[in-house]
This record gives sequence, structure tokens and C-alpha cells, in this order.
Amino acid sequence: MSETIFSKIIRREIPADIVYEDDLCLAFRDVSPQAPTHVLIIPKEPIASLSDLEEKHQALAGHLLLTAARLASELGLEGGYRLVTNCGGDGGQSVDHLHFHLLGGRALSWPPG
Ligand code: IU
Repeated sequence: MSETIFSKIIRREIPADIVYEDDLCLAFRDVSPQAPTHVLIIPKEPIASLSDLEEKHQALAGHLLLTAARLASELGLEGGYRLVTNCGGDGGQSVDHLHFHLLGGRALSWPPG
């Protein structure tokens, strides 16, 4: 896949407010927050979207979800939160590097637009 701005964030070529990093993933605050807490959790491997995950990514996919749940706790989202990934055009995906939005800090409505 072609590279996105998220690869530049991973390499620290452009700044981001990073809240967590390990060998497999990075989490940083969204530049356009849609809730008091809005963090993006991304794999370091440049996978385009959820639809591009393969069997070999099983452990990585689990790691991303577990990291999101742990960050929600560490960021104080005891009242609840939402974890969402937009996939493809109709899903509203604008950056073609898999990312999970962790949103919380206010009551979130449903369904999304
Ligand atoms: P989407 O699900 O692909 O639409 O989400 C992309 C998100 O990436 C969106 O919420 C942007 O505000 C966010 N973002 C960012 O945090 N930093 C950037 O440099 C860019 C996008 I480009």
C-alpha cells in the first residue's frame, strides 16, 4: 500500500501527541477530537484497513484491541467509551492506515451518521 501520514507519525517525522507506544502499535491523540478523549490506535505495520487484515495478523489484531481497552482504563474512561474503525469510503475512512478510534469522556449518541 502507499504510505500515509500515519507512517510519518510513527517515524516521528511529523509531531503527534503520543500516549502509548510498543513494538507493534502506536496510540496518539486525534488532531480533530470528536470527544474529550479521542485517541487513535494504529499498528506500526502499514495495513490499509480492517478489511486488509489477514490470518497472519491475528495476534496483532488482538493486541490492538487489548491495548485499546487498557488505554481506556488508563485514560480514565470509567464511564464508558466507544472503539470504532471506519473502513472504506462508505465507512468514512479518510486515512488508509488501519486505526481504531477510542472515544470517551462524554455520552456518545447512537447510531452514528
Ligand atoms: P478516519 O476514520 O480515517 O476518518 O479517521 C482519520 C482520523 O485521523 C481523523 O479523525 C483525523 O482527525 C485524524 N488525523 C490525525 O489525527 N492526524 C493527522 O495528521 C490526520 C488525520 I491527516
